[in-house]
Amino acid sequence: MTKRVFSGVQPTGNIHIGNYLGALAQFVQLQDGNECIYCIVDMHAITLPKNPGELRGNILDVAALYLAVGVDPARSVVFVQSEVPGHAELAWVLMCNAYTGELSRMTQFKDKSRGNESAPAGLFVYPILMAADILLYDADIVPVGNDQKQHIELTRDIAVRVNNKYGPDTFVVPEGRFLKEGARIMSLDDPTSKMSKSAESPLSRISLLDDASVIKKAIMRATTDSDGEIRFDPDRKPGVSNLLTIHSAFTGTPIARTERAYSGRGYGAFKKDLAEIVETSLAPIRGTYEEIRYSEELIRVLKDGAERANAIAERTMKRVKDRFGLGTGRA
Ligand code: AQP
Repeated sequence: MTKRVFSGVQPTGNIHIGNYLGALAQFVQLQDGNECIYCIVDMHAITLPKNPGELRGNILDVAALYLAVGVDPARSVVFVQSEVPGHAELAWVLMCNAYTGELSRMTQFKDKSRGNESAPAGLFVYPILMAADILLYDADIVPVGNDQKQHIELTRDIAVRVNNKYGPDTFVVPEGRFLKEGARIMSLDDPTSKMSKSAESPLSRISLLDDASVIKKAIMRATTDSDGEIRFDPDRKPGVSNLLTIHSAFTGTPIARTERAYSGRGYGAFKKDLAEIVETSLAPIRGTYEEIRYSEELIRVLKDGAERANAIAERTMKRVKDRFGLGTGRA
């Protein structure tokens, strides 16, 4: 049976290989045999202040990258979140069915608000907007990075809670689809935190649009350790383990085989080969991106996507309003 797939990426800066391996690569694979809906989640991006001009540019960057990595708008719906009002509407309904206790346990909120006595309320309720994004489309499968596991669990909890109260088929209870365990891509210069678009240091990540020299520099300077042994051990050797994970994700080679291949050869040779592998994998994406980023075709794809997404969202909102007794039921 055809499953419905939903996921999104925030337009918060340069999309990096963590976003690609954790999410975008799966978006492309899941197009075979499923009905896919991929969103640029711009309302999530304003949980922390953004420059308006930059945000608009970032939205089109992410859309162009979706298409450049292989998301096919003839098969998948591609649209911008703020162009479908149902996301904000459903988020409010869900907020009334979630608890401050469960939200305050979200590690991403703790990370992003650390050091501040008070944080924007949007940052706190962000996981509920994410739940609304997913439940609005009756998604069965949500391909995301391992860092989103907790948010998917919350989405499932809210869906089950509402179904128990308002009828078992109010929401489809979605499943997360994650890369295999341990495949969270970590920062290159601080391998104990995840690779992130908003980290200050550009050497912490490889962006999909980086050229060969930037990729090489970031990998050659990646933090490792002093024992010189290429071995996967995330607790004791987080830097080397992260590079092995990246190698395996790009080549499909099991980590154990790579450990054997580089045994006794030191970090330099491994890093040099890895830089070449990453560059060869990203070059075609960069080429296609350049062709479509400033095209009218991109705007047309997003407009058409918003229409198709709105049609589904309106049906869900009608069902939700009927179940909750909102409105007159005659609009
Ligand atoms: N380091 C990562 N490893 C694997 N997957 C990752 N993802 C993000 N970082 C990694 C996955 O990429 C998708 C899009 O992420 P997002 O933009 O919605 O939000 P994020 O997780 O907050 O991403 P960033 O890069 O860390 O952005 P900023 O710095 O803006 O917060 C998601 O599926 C995510 O799991």
